[in-house]
Amino acid sequence: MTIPVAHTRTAIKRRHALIAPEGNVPSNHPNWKDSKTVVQISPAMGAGFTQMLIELSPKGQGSGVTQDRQLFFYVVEGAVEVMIAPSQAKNAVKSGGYAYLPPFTTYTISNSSGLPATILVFEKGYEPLTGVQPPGVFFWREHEVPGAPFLGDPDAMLQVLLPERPEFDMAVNIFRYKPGARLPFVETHLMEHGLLMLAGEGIYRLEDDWYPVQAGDVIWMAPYCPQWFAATGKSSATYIYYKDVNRAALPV
Ligand code: UGY
Ligand code: MN
Repeated sequence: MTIPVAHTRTAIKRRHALIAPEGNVPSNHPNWKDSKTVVQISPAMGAGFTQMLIELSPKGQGSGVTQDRQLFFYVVEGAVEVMIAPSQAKNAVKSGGYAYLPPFTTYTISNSSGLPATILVFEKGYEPLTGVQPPGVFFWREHEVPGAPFLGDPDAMLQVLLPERPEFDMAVNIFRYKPGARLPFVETHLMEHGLLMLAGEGIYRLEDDWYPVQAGDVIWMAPYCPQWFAATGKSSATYIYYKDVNRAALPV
């Protein structure tokens, strides 16, 4: 069955969004050359952070200074090389690897695979905490991060990719659900999420809407957006997601 062209699974609401990749249109990003950038989630839709999927051609490269922002990226496919000034040391980051670049970091990220590479980027303004030094540059690999059963359920395994320390004001986690596994209750919380489905399929409840979702889909959940997920496919469902942390209820 073909879907009539005027239909889309994408739904952009005031407090949540589902973005299906078939409707993506890239936009030029001044920092990224020989690349295709899709800004999936941004302040333009009401979010407090930016989520981008960047496809680098074999010569693709991004460079810049994080300024008062911080940049996290995860290699979805291929491999990149990261140079941080002034050391000029080269760090190889392969598929499943990731990096955290704190504010005021000068960086160059280059495709090093000879093939197309895809990275997922989360970018957010850093919120300093009095008496706490901001984090340093951090590189690691997903397969070296132990998973833990989420609220005791071994069928819903959570990997926390960044150190759980007060200097970090953002978290990025990977959630892997066995077929039939689900979040144990409808979560409602202060923290915001940006999410990319990496594998499998399921049903996401966002506020009072229910969405069938699959690999490649993106979800934005504003603070206090009621949320629930169940993996409904025959294979595991996996998603990677952003969450603001460690700054709850700070006076402004
Ligand atoms: O970390 C979380 O809040 C996570 N349990 N939320 C989610 O998967 N939608
Ligand atoms: Mn949540």
